[in-house]
Amino acid sequence: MISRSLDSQQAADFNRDGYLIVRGLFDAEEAAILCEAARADNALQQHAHGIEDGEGGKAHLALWNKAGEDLWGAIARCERVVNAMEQLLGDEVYHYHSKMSIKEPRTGGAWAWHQDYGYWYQNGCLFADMASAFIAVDPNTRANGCLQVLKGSHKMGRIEHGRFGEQTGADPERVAAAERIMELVYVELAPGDTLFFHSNTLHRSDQNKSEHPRWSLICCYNTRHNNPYKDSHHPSYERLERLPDDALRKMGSKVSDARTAFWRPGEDATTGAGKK
Ligand SMILES: O=C(O)CCC(=O)C(=O)O
Repeated sequence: MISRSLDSQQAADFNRDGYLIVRGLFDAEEAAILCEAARADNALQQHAHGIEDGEGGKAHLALWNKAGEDLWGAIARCERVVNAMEQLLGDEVYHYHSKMSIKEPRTGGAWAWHQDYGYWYQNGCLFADMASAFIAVDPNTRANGCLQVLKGSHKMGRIEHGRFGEQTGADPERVAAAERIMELVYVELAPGDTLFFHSNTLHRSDQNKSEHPRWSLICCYNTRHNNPYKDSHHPSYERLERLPDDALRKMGSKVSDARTAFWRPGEDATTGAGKK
């Protein structure tokens, strides 16, 4: 039996729009723990890779597959997130990977329009039954390059993706047509607010030209029935050991587990982020 933590209206909104914003999913105290830990976690800084946006900015990403015994694992495995994911995707989910998306003040790079399934398709996932929880560590505002989504774009199915600058992006012709008929939503979030979004939802973000950092933790999930038919740099189905919601507070400032294996873009055949 799958778990649930959202009401039926929230689930209906996600199905219609391809995304759902849950304000205060993590309360102010939890959000403060999250922010403090993010800044204190040297491993994140050390393993964050810079991704040129082709417009003079650089987005940074630290990524890991295993939701371990640290604060980041406690968030990715906590009931309120995992139960919501199961409800939205209609099946048991497992942790596909997590990442800290970092945009430094003034220099933080933009992300081109893409669907996550545009990458994940290449990893042997037959269905787009995958989604992410995007958790604001800092205030995410228009000024510091918050995420933007095209409302309802998950219903377009998978769009062709190709190389534009150093990033993989969705076919610009199709994106332009979609932009003419779908609402562009700037996902402004306070720390602890969480955006759940479908893997076919088109999203992008602007450079951070502000004086404020924009860090966001993104936890990504796949469904059990969508176990990839081939190996890739992200895992196959592995039972997710979920944790109670208070695990975050208990874990406190326990930052990246020393055993965390971080992403090395050169080994990533699908985003091509390691290649020039
Ligand atoms: O953090 C952002 O603005 C976008 C990140 C993103 O789309 C990704 O990591 O796939």
